[in-house]
Amino acid sequence: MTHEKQHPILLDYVRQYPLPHGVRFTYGTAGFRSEGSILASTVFRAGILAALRSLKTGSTVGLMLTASHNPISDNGVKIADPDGGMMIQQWEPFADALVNAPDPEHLLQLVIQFVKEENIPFGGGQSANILLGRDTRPSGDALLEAAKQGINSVVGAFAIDMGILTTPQLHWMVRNINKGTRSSESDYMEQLAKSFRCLVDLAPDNTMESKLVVDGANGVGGEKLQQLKKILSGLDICVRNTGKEGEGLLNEGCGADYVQKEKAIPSSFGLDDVGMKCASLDGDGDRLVYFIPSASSNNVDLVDGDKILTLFALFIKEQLDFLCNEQGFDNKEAVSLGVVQTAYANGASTAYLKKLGLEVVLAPTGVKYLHKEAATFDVGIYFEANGHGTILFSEKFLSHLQARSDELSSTASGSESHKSGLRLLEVSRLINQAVGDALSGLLLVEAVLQYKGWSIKAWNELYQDLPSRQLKAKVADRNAVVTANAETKVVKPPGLQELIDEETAKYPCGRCFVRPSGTEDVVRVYAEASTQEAADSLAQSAVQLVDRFLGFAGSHQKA
Ligand code: NG1
Ligand code: ZN
Repeated sequence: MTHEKQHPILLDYVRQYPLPHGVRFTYGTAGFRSEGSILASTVFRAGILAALRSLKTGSTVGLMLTASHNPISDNGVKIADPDGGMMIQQWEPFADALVNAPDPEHLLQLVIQFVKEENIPFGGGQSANILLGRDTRPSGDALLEAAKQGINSVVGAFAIDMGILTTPQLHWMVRNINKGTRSSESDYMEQLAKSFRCLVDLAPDNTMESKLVVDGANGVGGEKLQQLKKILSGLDICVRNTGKEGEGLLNEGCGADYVQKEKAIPSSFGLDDVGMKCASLDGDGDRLVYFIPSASSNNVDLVDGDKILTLFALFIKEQLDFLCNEQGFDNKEAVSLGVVQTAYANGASTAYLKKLGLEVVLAPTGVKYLHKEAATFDVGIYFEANGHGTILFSEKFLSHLQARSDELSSTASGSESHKSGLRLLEVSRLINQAVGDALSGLLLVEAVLQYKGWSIKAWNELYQDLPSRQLKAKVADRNAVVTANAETKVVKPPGLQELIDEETAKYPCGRCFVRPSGTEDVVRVYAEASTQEAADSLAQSAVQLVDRFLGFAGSHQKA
């Protein structure tokens, strides 16, 4: 039997989506990303990939179209696994091979071979369900059609269009559908609003600055926050850059990435906002940073992902202490609390967390790595400095917590330990268990600030960031840089790390590392030191070393 006969629909569809010339796509830190105009074949093939993943797992999976904080002309595609996390990494090489297969025949061969190797029930009457989500990018409509066609080309696969969503909303839906719990968008909104309300009700009666001004990056996050606002009580939120006509372009001069990297106020913010508590989301609503516009020039005091992590860690640790210090919590010793960061975490944050007695684990860049590490704890908190992260609770710990809270509600109702148990349970319902989520993160920040009675200024002063600098080096082949130890050491090309170390040693509190980006064709350079001038100079020297070893291939830019 020919391949064509085995999979009659597949080939017909594939031919409608020819591969663009001279481009190679890789499933990087966050799926496939590129100019939106050349992504149709990639997205079509990602549809096939998602269908195979659903067939293999016998569960619903997700396919999200987004390029997060990238410019509006870019787009991308990534797959959410049945538990709501990122697609398992073992499938990434197949994903790469599939989207780069030079012609339909090769593609079919690949699929047949993979189906056999992975024992995927294909063509035997099994069905596959794929939830589709997209952000607000104009190329999203056409790419959605490509994804649907890819899914339809697989026998028994069904695409369910969930409309325009934040990335974490789609992941949340996939997770809930597979758990058999409520999974619609209004369920999501209601869950967030309800848990936030409960947390605020469980907080001491503190007066605090409740006004919050949010930069929505002119993307989907701002739009959804407006929606959420309608059912939220106890918060005074003003959303700017919601993406409405005339408000500006997606991620242009605004959004969490811009605010974090440039340390500049986003568009539509001005003198009236000086000193205010402000927050910024990224283009697909999975990153969150806070900031205080400062009186001088265009600058902000940045309250980044490391500080959000620190705030959450302080709160969770305090609640666990209340709970565990109470006699009768049988699992006292067994509760493990860990925090996960990347090498981009500011050294001052890591030092602060360690001083609190917390276990700090370093993972490579990309939430798929951090998530995996965090899941090894009863309570694992992970954040990238750029504001992407969440808190994971193990099922085992949650059932202990539930049992303990039930018990306390009859023996010590209203006690601090009872309230702590209830607070932790609400945090697990509020904060997205699938992926980092700017909306639920924002509500948890607000609930914790309210609990502590802290202003953003008080929160920001927990520790002072060490000055840092990020640069990008354009090189001929970024993959010539190979790293180890959670990307803190270069192992290839040989000799480069030694010279970086030599340079770093010249600076007090110096720290520096280089790594190939997973989303852009650059090598990223990060440096930290005791003064801004020193951090800048260390980063510059590292860029020059990268150039020397890898060959300069264009102008270098700020991160
Ligand atoms: P790369 O391009 O691999 O550095 C960037 C961010 C990651 C992550 C991904 C996905 C930095 C330094 N890197 O990855 O943290 O957010 O994009 O969006 O911010
Ligand atoms: Zn994002």
